[in-house]
Amino acid sequence: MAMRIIILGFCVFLTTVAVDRNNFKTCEQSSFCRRLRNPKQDGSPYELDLSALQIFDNYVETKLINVQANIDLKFTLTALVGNIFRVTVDESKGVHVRYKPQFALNGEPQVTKLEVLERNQNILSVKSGDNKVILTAKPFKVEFYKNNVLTSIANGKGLFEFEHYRKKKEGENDVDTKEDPGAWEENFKSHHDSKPKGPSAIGLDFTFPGAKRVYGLPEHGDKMALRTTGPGGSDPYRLYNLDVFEYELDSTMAIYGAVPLIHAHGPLNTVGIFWHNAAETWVDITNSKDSNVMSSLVNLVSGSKSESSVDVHFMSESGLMDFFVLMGPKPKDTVKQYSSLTGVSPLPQYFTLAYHQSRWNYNDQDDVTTVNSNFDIHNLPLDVMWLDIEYTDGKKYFTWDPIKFSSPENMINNLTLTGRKLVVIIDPHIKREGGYFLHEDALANDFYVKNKDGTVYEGWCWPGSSSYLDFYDPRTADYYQSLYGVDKFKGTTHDVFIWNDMNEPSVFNGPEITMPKDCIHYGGWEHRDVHNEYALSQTFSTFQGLLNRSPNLRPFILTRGHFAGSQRYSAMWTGDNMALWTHLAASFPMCLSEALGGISFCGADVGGFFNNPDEELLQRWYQAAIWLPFFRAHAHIDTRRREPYLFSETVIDRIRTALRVRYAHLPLWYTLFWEHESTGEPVIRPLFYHYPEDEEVFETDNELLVGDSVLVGLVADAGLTTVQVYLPGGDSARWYDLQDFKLYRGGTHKISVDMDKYLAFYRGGSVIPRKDRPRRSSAVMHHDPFTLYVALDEKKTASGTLYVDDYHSFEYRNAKKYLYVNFSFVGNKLTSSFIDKTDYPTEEWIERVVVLGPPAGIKGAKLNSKSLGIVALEVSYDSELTSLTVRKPGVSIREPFTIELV
Ligand code: NBV
Repeated sequence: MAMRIIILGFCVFLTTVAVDRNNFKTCEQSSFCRRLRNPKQDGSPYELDLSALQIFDNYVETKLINVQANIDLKFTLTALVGNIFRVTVDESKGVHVRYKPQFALNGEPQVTKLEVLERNQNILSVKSGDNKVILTAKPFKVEFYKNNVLTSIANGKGLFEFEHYRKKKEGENDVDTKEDPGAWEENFKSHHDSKPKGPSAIGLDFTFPGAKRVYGLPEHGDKMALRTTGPGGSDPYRLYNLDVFEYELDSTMAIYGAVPLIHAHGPLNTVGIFWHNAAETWVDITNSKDSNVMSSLVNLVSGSKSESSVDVHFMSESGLMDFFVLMGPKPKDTVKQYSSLTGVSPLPQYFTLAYHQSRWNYNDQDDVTTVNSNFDIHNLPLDVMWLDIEYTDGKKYFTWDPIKFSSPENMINNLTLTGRKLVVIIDPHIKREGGYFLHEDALANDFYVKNKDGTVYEGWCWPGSSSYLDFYDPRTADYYQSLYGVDKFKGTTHDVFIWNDMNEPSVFNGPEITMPKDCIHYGGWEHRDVHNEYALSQTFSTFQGLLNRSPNLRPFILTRGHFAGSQRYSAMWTGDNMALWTHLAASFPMCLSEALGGISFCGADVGGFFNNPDEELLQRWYQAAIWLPFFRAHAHIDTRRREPYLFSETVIDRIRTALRVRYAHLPLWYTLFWEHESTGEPVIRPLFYHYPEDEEVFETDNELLVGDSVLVGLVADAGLTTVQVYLPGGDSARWYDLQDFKLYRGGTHKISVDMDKYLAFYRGGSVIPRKDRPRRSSAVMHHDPFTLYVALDEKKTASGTLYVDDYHSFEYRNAKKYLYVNFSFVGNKLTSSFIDKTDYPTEEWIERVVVLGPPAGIKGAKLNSKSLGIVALEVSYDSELTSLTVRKPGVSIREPFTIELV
């Protein structure tokens, strides 16, 4: 909630503004959610028919019968490489074909061997590696075991539902039948959904014995550990990409993105479910730890210590039932298993990890040039300037305002001279204006999404009357890709990158501010089936467009709408947040949930999009945001200008320090993105990811880990003078404060936080590569030397990695032109060695080594490398003896070396 001053005539009103909930459905207002959430009283009609079982090398197939309706469904269970099972349920003789998402999976998953262990009329038990599955025919359920421990059960609560497509019978859906009144057509506010194919929802419950928390289901303005929802409590988590004006926090309401993935986690096991469905989906969560006081009392009296468990109930409006069970057994495993299905973010260009300056809008080309030079004047590093919708000619994308941006090439060249880049916004709605080439091409070639009667769909968005490109049509996709060419998008260069906004899609006059569900896409699919994938279909085309434009440059795209798999093409941000402490605090759990959902490249508008942050909030926001992968300041058109140089010297100094800390750590970020591309490990991680047995961290929302080496805490309230920080790992763990190298052991610490203090700690046991020379942009840091921070653990050892390449091209993939270096510190000796057999002719070298928690009595150091031989180096302790600096090793990182402390 925020206060807003509205001036009407001479009266000033102070009003509280927040999301207008009336624009968005609750579960009760959605017919299928109502239908599936309240299970049928007369029991589940579904049974497996194991007499129809067919066994293949990698999968089994049988009939799942709705005995009441006498309908056969096709059930399959497939074993996939990497400890994953896939289950599908489809109609055998459906009246219509069911939709399967087209963009989420990164190719067809690889299958592996499945062995039958036992089989009778009611049970089939199969195994794959150390994973076992037991199917029970009646009551129908599927149990998943890891190392003979039951970790998840599908349909344990009997909520399986599969509304097969059928012809509407005379009188069906009349008030006197049992059918939900919205089953065959539905109204919401002034909108009518004609549901030409009738009800087609699917639902299934999962129980996770032993789980304590469930994580995932981004995107919500909520905590990371999912809350118990349920009748009488909050609505289920809703996954339906929506443009929610002033979205609220602590809410299960849908916002811009939808990743139907959960990780159910307990100290012993972690299991994931990826619900591969692009239709509107609601998910109920029941966590036994939140169950009522009565049941706890019963347990207390009876002495029974019931095991914790979590139940999750997925409900989708249409589409195939297709889900993947990620067998874990640890969070690291479920995350990797998921990324093996939907892919990873490809290594981005170096500059994308640096600082981005945006606002809605920079007024004209001179404004851009002035902001750019002000960053230089104030020694503030900057890499990217952004242009929002006002740069266009009347909101016609791929054009420039002829007056305000009359010579974009000059403006761009001016930026790139200082090593900087430009990002421009391109939304998916197209202005319906005669003479606008894109609209005319789209009409002539039939590129738009249609109404149910086959006419072109028309909605209202920024340009006024608009139509929406149908990226599902390969011809539209091809055409759209070509628009990004520098020959087509006149005024742009290879240094211009793209921001795809409003792609939920946002339709101002549509139901729930989006497209009607009965609109039709290529292939005859209803919008209902594909909705959550629409943004992904756009970014897929944009990505191909940038690749075609600049084949040897890694594309950069920012998207607001997203779905499972979006990470392969774009970064995302948390949309229109507010200049409030609560929104600063929410940026950590929101991005952590995305990272667990495969989307590591996440950030939040620094300073808050709506309203004006005060100086304290703005500074704290910078100090925190340098630790999120995507780092961009952005603001609403009605806000006051807030480029960092506009503040007092003290504020500028603090923001400059924060920016420099970010720039110093770019080698770490870049290495982590490389490791993400090659292993699927997230770039930022919740604490439970590395400390899965430590229940203290299962609900930690105000701290995160960058890789496994930096722990960051939030200072997210006004006037705080101290903050409690929990450092995991127990008494033997060592953590070093990044600012003064003060040593902490694992545990809770109360830390003083004056305005210069930010909370970041290096984990003892890690080596962090940095570039500490302050520069105006990351481009001019490419050849700068490294400082290695060697943070020692209690055994006085440490290790870490460093990845370098040309920082922009695909040579690292095509020609193996990169270096991937391992650093290890054991027995007072730092050793560098190559992890991969590759080479890259870099000029980068080691300028300094700083050992944190150093051994006592060190007098000097000895460098040993092939080209330099043995060289004596100077060392010095700081006054507190908390660090030891080894001066000027001067060795290239292109050759292996050792540095011994003596
Ligand atoms: O294009 C204008 C804005 C943009 O600045 C913001 O970042 C997006 O999330 N856009 C939404 C449209 C309207 C916002 C009220």
